[in-house]
Amino acid sequence: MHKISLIGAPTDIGAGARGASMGPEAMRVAGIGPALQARGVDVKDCGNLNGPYNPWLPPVEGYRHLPEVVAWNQAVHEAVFAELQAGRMPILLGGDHCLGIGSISAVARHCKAQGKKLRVLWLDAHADFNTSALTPSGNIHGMPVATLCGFGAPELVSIGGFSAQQPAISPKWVRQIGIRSVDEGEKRFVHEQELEVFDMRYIDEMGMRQAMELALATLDANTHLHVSFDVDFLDPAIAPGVGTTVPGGPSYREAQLCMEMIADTGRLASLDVMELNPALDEKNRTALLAVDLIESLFGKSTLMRKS
Ligand code: B3U
Ligand code: MN
Ligand code: MN
Repeated sequence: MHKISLIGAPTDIGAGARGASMGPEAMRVAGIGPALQARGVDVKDCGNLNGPYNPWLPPVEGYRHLPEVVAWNQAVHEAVFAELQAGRMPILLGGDHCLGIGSISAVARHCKAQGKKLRVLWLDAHADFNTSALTPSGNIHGMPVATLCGFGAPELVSIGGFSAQQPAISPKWVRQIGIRSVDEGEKRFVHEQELEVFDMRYIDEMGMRQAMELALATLDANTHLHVSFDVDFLDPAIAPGVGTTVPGGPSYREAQLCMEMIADTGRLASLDVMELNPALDEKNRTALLAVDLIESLFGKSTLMRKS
């Protein structure tokens, strides 16, 4: 039986729009706790982390709110690491996607200590592979993947005892799904670092099934699978409650299949649910959809499946 820990990180410190700070509560109001309990898992809600308020300032040397982003990510790192060490599966309720730095660095530190391999599935409309030199906005929610790979502010790269020479993760461990908005410089960097990206063009041509088969290939019993789910992955027609909507995302059915195929691996060991923005939502429907998809991620299916 899974033991799950919900960790709320109520901040929009790395985002370009205000409101993701209300994400954790919207997920609770949408019933994430009871929905997981109904899947037969033991759910502990750790409540919300604390951190600095959002001063809403312009970027400094390519970063907006860097000291505040560092403080929030340190808090996330410690909380996620503690739950992993206690043998529980952390679900980080964001909060904007800059917090993926704290969460995934904690997962990487845990895997290193346990001698486990790590695979990161990045479900997102965006590659989040900007650096301070490449970013058009300075918003650090556009930088977590690059930062985790060692290309970022030293204060962030070093969280969890990592460094630019020995970063938390390698680009080889990452699979990105649903990507459809990548900045010009970021695009070059994605190619240079050979990130494996299943963009919307790929999904249109080959289907979600083929994308997920490849993204989940070569997982073994010793692999820790981390899913970082940016809710803007979903098509805005079904998920309007995010800060940066990009048209042409996965449909309800494609998203369900994606989650079900992850569930079938039996390897899911940690999860981020990021960028939900209740200020832009309609009657919490995006949070309700996220809960619905997370149920599939934890094995809910229409019929009994042959194992
Ligand atoms: N790539 C843009 C926009 C963006 C990235 N992630 C989100 N938006 N959510 C940037 O600002 O880096
Ligand atoms: Mn993102
Ligand atoms: Mn995104």
